[in-house]
Amino acid sequence: MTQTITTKLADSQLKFWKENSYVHIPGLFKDRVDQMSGWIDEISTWKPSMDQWMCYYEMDNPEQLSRIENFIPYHAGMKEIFTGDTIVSLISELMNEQAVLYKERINFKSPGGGPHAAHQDGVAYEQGENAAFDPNINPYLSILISIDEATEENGCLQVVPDWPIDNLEILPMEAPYPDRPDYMKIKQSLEDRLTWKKLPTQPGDALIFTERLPHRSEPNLSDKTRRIIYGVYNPLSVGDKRKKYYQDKRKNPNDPRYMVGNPHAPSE
Ligand SMILES: O=C(O)CCC(=O)C(=O)O
Repeated sequence: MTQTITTKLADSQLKFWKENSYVHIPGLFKDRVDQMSGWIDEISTWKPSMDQWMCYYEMDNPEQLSRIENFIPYHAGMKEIFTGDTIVSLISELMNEQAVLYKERINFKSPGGGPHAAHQDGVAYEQGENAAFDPNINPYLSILISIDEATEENGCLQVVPDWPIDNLEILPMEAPYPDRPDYMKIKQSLEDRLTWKKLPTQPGDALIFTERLPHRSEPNLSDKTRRIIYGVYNPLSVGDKRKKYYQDKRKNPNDPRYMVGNPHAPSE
């Protein structure tokens, strides 16, 4: 029997959320993180696949698994985590409307690997072609759950603080490597002018952030893999977007849209 955790955010957390576009919820899944860790070990032994769950490999090391997506249709426990009341009610509270799961992934940041260049997630979702985020659509929200400890050394998430939730800017991007024109990130000159805050997390901690928040992470300089899981939720008022997202992605997993800040080796 699984246990539902009901969390109501304090007024101070809601205020912080509106002013920063992210909130840290320490220990949200501390009672379940060992179980989830075992499930991830299990999922990481599944055969390489792009037509069921979807496996991606490090850009500079195509043998090294970097990410698995779309695994909840094949794993009841993980499905319950990502679609259960604990997360969905929390995300819906922050979204101000009913939220629905858009997609999920496990990021395996292996030693030496896994940097994520500065980006805003929304550029890879529905609003990537816009000049700015649409003020009439509540932002898609991500929840990060730390399975392992995420530290400065192993490349924890970094965000731009004081980024209010109603900031609609889509920051200019560039392709930093001439031989990888499909791989885009926030312009270096702009990234260098922004302030970045490192957000270390303990196993079981959660961080929720909007698709508008610029973020990045550095490579893992430790000798152990650092695992984090992410769920992304969209407002139900725009429809249930999951099926179309994965259909499109399967047609062309190498589309530049899926490389924003997040390069991977070419997928078949
Ligand atoms: O897991 C990380 O280090 C950062 C991940 C990230 O930025 C992303 O997947 O969009």
